[in-house]
Amino acid sequence: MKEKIQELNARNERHVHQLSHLGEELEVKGVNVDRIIKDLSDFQVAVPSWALGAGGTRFGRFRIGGEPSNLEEKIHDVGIINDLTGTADAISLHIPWDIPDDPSATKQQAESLGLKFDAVNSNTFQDQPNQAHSYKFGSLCNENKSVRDQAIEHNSEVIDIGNALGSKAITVWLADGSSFPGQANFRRTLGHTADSLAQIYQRMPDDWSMFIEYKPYEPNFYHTVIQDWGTSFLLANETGDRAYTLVDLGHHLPNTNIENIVSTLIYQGKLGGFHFNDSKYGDDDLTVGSIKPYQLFLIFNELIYGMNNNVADNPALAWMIDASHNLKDPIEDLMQSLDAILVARAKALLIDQEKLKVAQLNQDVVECQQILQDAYRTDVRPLVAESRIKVGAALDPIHAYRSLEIRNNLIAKRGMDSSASGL
Ligand SMILES: [Mn+2]
Repeated sequence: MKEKIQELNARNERHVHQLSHLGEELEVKGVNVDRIIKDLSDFQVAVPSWALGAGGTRFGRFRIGGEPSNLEEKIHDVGIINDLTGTADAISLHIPWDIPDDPSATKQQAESLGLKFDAVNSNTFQDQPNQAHSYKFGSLCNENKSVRDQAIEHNSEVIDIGNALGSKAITVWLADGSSFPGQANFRRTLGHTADSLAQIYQRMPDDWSMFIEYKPYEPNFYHTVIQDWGTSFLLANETGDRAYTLVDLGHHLPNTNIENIVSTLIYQGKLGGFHFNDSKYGDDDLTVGSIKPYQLFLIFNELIYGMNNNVADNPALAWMIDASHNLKDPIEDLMQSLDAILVARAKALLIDQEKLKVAQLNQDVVECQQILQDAYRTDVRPLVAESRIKVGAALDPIHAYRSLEIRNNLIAKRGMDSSASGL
């Protein structure tokens, strides 16, 4: 495939022209173009194992054909995405949807494709066959100690599997909460959750981190135990030095200022990871950048500023896509998301931070907005394309994927009716 990508990249006079034109414009402004291209080439985002199959809603699921039906095929598909984009060198596994039968063989397969394993995800929001206790009324928060112990044990197994694959972090997202006033005692459920997380933390190897995700509502519709970044931050602080908050873009109420949350968490050294997606109404899990690209740009501005002014030693962030697709080919959709992430990052890298600081200190509101929007309105696509070409990936990944008829080849190999594990 790499040779075919090179052949497609070779016909690129238009790109060369666009890049040199943009490069000249940016150099006049004092931008180091090579540094931005290098930053974009280096930037990597993990693909979740559950995103390679057809997504669904609670109303239905439509087949796409050639879906990966096991972990090996899912890893193969991430390899395709990484070959085409050069931006997806890691997989985030969901347990128990994707338990490797032979972790060392799975690790080897991934390595042969240039992939590694990012944070592993536990699942206590569903009951599994032959499970002793139900999570219907919560897992780590449950009033019944046997249920909590079972959920702690599950997280511990997830850590063991991740450890065998070379992962260094576990992401905990809990559906725990209640749907009716009076159903649950807020303080007891929060207390149980804190206690359970502390026990899971004890089971982690010393070089592991824990990411605590939050979400305001759904599947519970009255109260969620970890409803917001403040609760996650409180639990991360109580749990330990290597426990951090994870921000999922879709896990906020409408109009929440997510860039402000990002800034505060890095200021405190407690931002661990990031789940990219986009949404119009709730946790819609739409393609990154498809609805609110300006918000994504503002978030990247805070991420870049925060990590360049890292007073609290915030660790390098775990970047992951957390989206699902019920209309698009998932591989194409993931490549659109990766592209949107790089575009937002490239634009944020164009912001002249020194000039912005001066404008802020002069309280020149108009100038501040000019600086941000000048960066945002720059068409950075030639930089993003160049960052891919530099690492042997495709100038235009979607075009390459379609030209090489990759989906048809997958359908020929796997059939129309193959189905991925997951929800
Ligand atoms: Mn998430």
